[in-house]
Amino acid sequence: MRRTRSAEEITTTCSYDCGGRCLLKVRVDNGRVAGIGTGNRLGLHTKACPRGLAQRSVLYAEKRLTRPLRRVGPRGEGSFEPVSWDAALDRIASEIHGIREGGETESIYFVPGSGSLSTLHNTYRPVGRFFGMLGRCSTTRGDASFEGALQSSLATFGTPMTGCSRDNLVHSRLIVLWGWNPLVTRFGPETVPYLLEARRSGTEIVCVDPRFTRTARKLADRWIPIRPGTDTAMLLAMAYVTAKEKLMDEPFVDKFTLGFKAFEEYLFGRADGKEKTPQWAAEICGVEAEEIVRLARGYALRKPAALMTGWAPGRTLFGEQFHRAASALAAITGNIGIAGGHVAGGLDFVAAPNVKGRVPAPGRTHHEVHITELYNALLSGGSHGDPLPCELLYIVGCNLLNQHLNVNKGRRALMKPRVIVAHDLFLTPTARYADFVLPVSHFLERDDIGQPYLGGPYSIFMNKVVEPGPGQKSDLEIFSLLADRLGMEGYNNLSDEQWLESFLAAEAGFPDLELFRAQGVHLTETSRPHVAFHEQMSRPDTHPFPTPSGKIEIFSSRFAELRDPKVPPIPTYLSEQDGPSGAPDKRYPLLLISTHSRARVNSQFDNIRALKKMADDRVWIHSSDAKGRGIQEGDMVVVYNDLGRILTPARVTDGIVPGAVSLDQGQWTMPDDQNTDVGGCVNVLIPDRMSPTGAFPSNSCRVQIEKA
Ligand SMILES: Nc1nc2c(c(=O)[nH]1)N[C@H]1C(S)=C(S)[C@@H](COP(=O)(O)OP(=O)(O)OC[C@H]3O[C@@H](n4cnc5c(=O)[nH]c(N)nc54)[C@H](O)[C@@H]3O)O[C@H]1N2
Ligand SMILES: Nc1nc2c(c(=O)[nH]1)N[C@H]1C(S)=C(S)[C@@H](COP(=O)(O)OP(=O)(O)OC[C@H]3O[C@@H](n4cnc5c(=O)[nH]c(N)nc54)[C@H](O)[C@@H]3O)O[C@H]1N2
Ligand SMILES: [Mo]
Repeated sequence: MRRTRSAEEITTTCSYDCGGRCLLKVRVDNGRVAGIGTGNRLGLHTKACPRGLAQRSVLYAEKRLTRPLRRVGPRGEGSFEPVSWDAALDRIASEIHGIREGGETESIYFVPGSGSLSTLHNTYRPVGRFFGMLGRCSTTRGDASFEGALQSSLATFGTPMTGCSRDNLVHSRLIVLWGWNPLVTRFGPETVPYLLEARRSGTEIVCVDPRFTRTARKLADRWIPIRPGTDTAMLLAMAYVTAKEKLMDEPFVDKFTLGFKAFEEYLFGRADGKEKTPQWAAEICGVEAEEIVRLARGYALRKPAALMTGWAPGRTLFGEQFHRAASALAAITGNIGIAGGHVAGGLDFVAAPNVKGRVPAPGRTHHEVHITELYNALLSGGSHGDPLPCELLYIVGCNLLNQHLNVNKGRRALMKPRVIVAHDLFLTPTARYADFVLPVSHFLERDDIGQPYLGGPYSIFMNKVVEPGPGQKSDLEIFSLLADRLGMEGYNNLSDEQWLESFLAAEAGFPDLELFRAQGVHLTETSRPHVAFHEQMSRPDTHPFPTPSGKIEIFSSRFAELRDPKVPPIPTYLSEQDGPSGAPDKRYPLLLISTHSRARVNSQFDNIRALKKMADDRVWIHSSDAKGRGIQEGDMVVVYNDLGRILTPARVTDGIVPGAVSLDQGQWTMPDDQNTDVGGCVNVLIPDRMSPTGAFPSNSCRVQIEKA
C-alpha cells in the first residue's frame, strides 16, 4: 500500500517530440496527479504549453491500455482479448527465438517512433539496443522531421549543428521566419519569449508562409504568402538580387565559402540560359517581384539578420534544395557566425548532444529501408531489394499507419508480416493491426532526464510522479524481460537509477543523481549566447568547417561526387515536374500541405477530449477557391485524389495563398465502409515518395475538394 500523503508538488518535464523541455509542476494527492502547473526557473524560460499542462487527462484517459492484448479478429478491426504478460512475452520470445535459430534475423523489421525522447525511456534506445544485440535485423531510416535540412547542413557545413541559441535573436535587426510557426510548434520554450523581446526592441519580423499563422498574426510585421514547394525559387531570386546589386559580404565570401562563382553563373543563367530574376521567381512562387527585391535588400543590408527556416518547406519533393538555398543566402550576406545572424539548418543549438537520442547514430549494422519505402518492402515480400520478407514487424512508440505517407497502401502492407507487435499507451490505428499490443508506462510514471534537442542550455530531472498501473511497463522493462527469455546476457544489468547515474557521470559538469533530483533543473555550463561557427570565423586557420574543403560549401563536393542531376552541387530550383511523377495531374489542382497541430504532438492526443477541443481540424481553403466550388465556411467537404478520400469541415479564409489548402496532420484514420476517411487523416492522400536525399515530402501533394 502506498502511504497516504497530503498534496505535494513534484517537478518533471514531458518527453514528447517537440524539441523543447518545459518545467511541469505536478500536484500529487494521495498517489494521484491532482493538477499540473508550470513556471520559469534559473532565469530561463521554461513555461509549458497547453499540451504539457493537459497530461493529467492523458495519464488517466479512460482508453489507456492497462493489460497486454492479443488480437482475435481480423487485422485493423480492433478485436482483442486481454492476456497475461507471461503469455504475451513467452509467445513473442518464441517467435524471435525461432527466427534467430533459422538465421534469418533480417526478416525482423523493427520500427521505432518518436513517442518518447527522454534520455533513458526513449522509444529509440532500448529498442536499438535490443535488436542490435539480437543480430542484423531490418529497420527504417530517414527522419520524417528534417531529413532535407539535415542532408543540406551536412553537405554545406559538414555538421547538423548550425543554429544559434535563442538569446541571439535580440541582436538581430531583421528576423525572417520562413515556413516556421513557433507560436504553435514551439521549438523550445525560449523561442517565443525571445522573439517577443526582439520585437519590443524594434526588430522587424517577417513571415514567409502559405498560411497566415498564429505566429504571423501575433509576432510579425509582415506576412509574405508563398505557394508551397516554391521557396527555393524565391531564395535564389534573393541571391540573384544580392549578387547583381553587389550586396554580398565579399570578404566573408572570399574567406569562408567555396563555389560562389559557380553559384553566380547559375543565378545569372550562364549555364541554362535562365536568369533567376525576381520576375522569374514571382511566376513560380506567387510573391510579387518587388516584394522579393525588398526582402533581399533588407536581408543583405540590415545585418545582423536571422533567416530562421522551419522544416516544413524541406518536407517537399526537393526539400534539401530549400535548405541549401537558404544556407547559401545566409553565407553570401555574411549572416553566419555573428550574434544576431542565423543559419538555416538541421538542428539549432543543442546543450548536450551526446545524451540525446535524436541525431542518427552512425555505424548501425541493420538492413535499412527508407520510411517511405517500408510499405513497398512489406508488400513485395523481399523482392524490393530487401534481403528477406518481413516475418515480424516490431513497432515501438510509432503510429506508423497514421503518420507515414499513403495510409491505404499501409493497410494492405500491414496485412503481410506474419506477426506484428506494438508497444503503446493506446490502441492507435497502427496498434489495431498488431497481434500483440503491450501497454507502456507514461512519462509521469518514470524517473528520467529531459534534455531539449532544440535550444536551451539546461536539463530537467524527470521525477517518477506516480506509479504505473500493475499491467503497464516501460519499453526498457519489456525488452529486458524478452532478453531474459532469449538468454541475451547483458541487455540490462542496471536499475533505472543506475542507468541515470551512469549517464550523469559521463557528462561533464552534471551533478550526481541525488543532487540533480533535488535541484530539478540543471543549467549546463555552456556559454551564452552561443553562436554557431563563431570559432570558424575567429580562428579559421585552426578551425576549418568540417567539410571536405574546410569552407562553407555553396558548391558541395559531396553532392558533386554523387553525379546525380537531382542532387546538383549548387543550390538549384527543381520543380514538381522534375519529380518522380512528372507533370502534375490537372484533375488535382490544389496543393495540400499538412501542418503540426496546436492540440497534438503528431498523432498523440487526438483521442484526448480536453485537447481535441483545442484543435482546428478544418481544411483551410482560400475564399476564391471555395467560391468556385460552392463551399462555405463550416461545410463538410471531401478532399480526394487517386490515393483516397477524406471527409472534414472547411475553413474558408483569406489566410492561405490561393491554390493551396492546408490541414493539420495527426488526426486518427477512420475509414467508413466506402473507404472515405471520416477521421480526417491527411496521410490517406499523400504519395509515399521521397526526395533525392531522403526527405519526407509530406508537403508535396495534389488534391481536389468538393462539397460533401
Ligand atoms: N504543437 C506542436 N508542436 C510541434 C509538433 C506538433 O505535432 N505539435 N511536432 C514537433 C515535430 S515532430 C516537428 S518535426 C516540428 C515540425 O516543425 P515545422 O516543420 O516547422 O512545422 P509545420 O507546422 O509542419 O510547418 C511550419 C509552417 O510551415 C508552413 N509550410 C508548409 N509548407 C510550406 C512550404 O512549402 N513553404 C513555406 N514557406 N512554408 C510552408 C506551414 O504553413 C506552417 O505554418 O514541430 C514540433 N513541434
Ligand atoms: N502528413 C504528414 N505526416 C507527418 C508529418 C507531417 O508534417 N505531415 N510529420 C511527420 C513527423 S515530423 C513526425 S516526427 C512523425 C511522427 O510520427 P510518430 O513517430 O508515429 O509519432 P506520434 O504520432 O506522436 O506517435 C507516437 C506514438 O508513441 C506512443 N508513445 C508515447 N510515449 C511512449 C512510450 O514511452 N513508449 C511507447 N512504446 N510508446 C509511446 C504514443 O501513444 C503514440 O501512439 O509524423 C510524420 N508524419
Ligand atoms: Mo517530427
